[in-house]
Amino acid sequence: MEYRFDRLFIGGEWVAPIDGGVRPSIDPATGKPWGDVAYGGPRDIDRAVAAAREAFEGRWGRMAPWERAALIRKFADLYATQVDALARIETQDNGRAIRESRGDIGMHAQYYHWFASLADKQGGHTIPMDDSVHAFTTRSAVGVVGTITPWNVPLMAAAWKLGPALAAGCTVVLKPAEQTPASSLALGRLFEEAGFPPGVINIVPGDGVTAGAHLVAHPGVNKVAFTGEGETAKTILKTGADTLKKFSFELGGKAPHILFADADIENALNAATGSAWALCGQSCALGSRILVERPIYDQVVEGFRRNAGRVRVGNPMDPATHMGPQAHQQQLDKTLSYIAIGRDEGAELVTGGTQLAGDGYFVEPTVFAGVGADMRIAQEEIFGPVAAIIPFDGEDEAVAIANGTPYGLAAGLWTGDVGRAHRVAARIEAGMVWVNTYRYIRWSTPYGGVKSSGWGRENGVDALDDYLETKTTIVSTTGKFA
Ligand code: TXE
Repeated sequence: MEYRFDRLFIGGEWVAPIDGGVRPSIDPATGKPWGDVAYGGPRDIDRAVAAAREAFEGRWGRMAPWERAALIRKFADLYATQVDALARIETQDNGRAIRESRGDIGMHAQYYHWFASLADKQGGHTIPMDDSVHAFTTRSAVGVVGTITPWNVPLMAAAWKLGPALAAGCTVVLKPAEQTPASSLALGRLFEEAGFPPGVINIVPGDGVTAGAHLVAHPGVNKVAFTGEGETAKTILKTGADTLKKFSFELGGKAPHILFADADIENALNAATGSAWALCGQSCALGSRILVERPIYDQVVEGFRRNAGRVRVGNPMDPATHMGPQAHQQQLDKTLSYIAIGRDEGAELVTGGTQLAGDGYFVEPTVFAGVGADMRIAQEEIFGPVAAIIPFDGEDEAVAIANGTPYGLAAGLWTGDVGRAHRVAARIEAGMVWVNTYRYIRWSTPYGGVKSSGWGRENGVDALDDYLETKTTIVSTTGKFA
């Protein structure tokens, strides 16, 4: 399949931006441009919203749900044939190691298939009343959805939003992050090839403060589905307030990964190190705080040092590479600044801590031990390959530390005691808890945060709720006003 990145995808056509232009996109492995990508502005967003509205009120909106499902399945089958190409595009743009990109993108077709299977099962229910009325509910699509996605996992974030949106019968304007727009534009080719009616999906890369903000404020958009930073979510809420549209937010995290002394230590250690550095640390669900029970503390710190030494950092296109660069210059700067903060706060730097010499935005896998639960490196989302190891004594302290941040996205715990597993999992404030495993995420398992980690759930049947409205109809059976 031929992909192009120098046009926006609006109303089923590849069009030049009116407000934006074509800009180079940077390869984070070299710090140099790798290709030209189209960026839109407010008037391009206006065109995209108009096309999405027309499709919603036209052919797509009137299509039977099983016909919508058939199109989504066709798209998913095409997607499955393009995994390698899509992975290469995404890795070029955001630097994620190709082995990870392939593994992640290789699962996306199943997300779309699974949501397609829900498209014709969104019925309402009847409500028991006395026999003077017949009361029932029906469910219909929210309308035009603006999806705003981040740079760490552009295609995954898109799949998690487009899957339920299309299954519900919504139409979409997708605005990918300005740093990594290419793989999202590639989706346009697949929707085109699958035979989607024009305007069902529109793809407009652009800057957050111009294109993104315009999409959020647009009165023609019924819902915004956002993944990104909490501060951006607050701005988005204010920007969209006048239109009272719906919002769902998947925000940051500072996930506690708790290792009890009675756990299978080697397994726990491998999960803890692997999940601290996956995606170069740039994922909201990574276990960035490693809480370790004192009797195994020295063993775990040593294990982190050992495993860090085994991480192959380098060219993300090389299948042997474990960890590529940070996705862009600002994230590199942020990660390095937190490493400096950790040192200043008095945490013990076990290994790593420096940027690799040469081109690109590479940082060594970094481990801090002896971290205090209140230190900034234990409280704030770094989004880099920086693990903070915090010692604890007993369940109560583990739970107190785990719950002691504003975040509540994910958590993990390792123990050989099944009672403890249930007790601790129940007390942790998080949208998901993994027991004796970590980062197990699938299309059917709801994902999302409590506290400052977000609103709503992606994946699972719960995800559809955010894209559907419920209508209650009450019909008098007597024709009399009761
Ligand atoms: O996020 P932003 P940034 C966290 C992570 C990272 C930090 C900063 O800690 O270091 O956020 O990343 C669009 N109106 N996460 O600055 O700004 C923007 O164009 C409308 C966690 O890149 O939130 C992009 O498409 N849209 C996270 C998207 O928001 C706006 C993933 C995300 O960018 C906008 C990414 C505005 N005013 C970062 N401003 C996760 N939950 O996984 C920006 N955008």
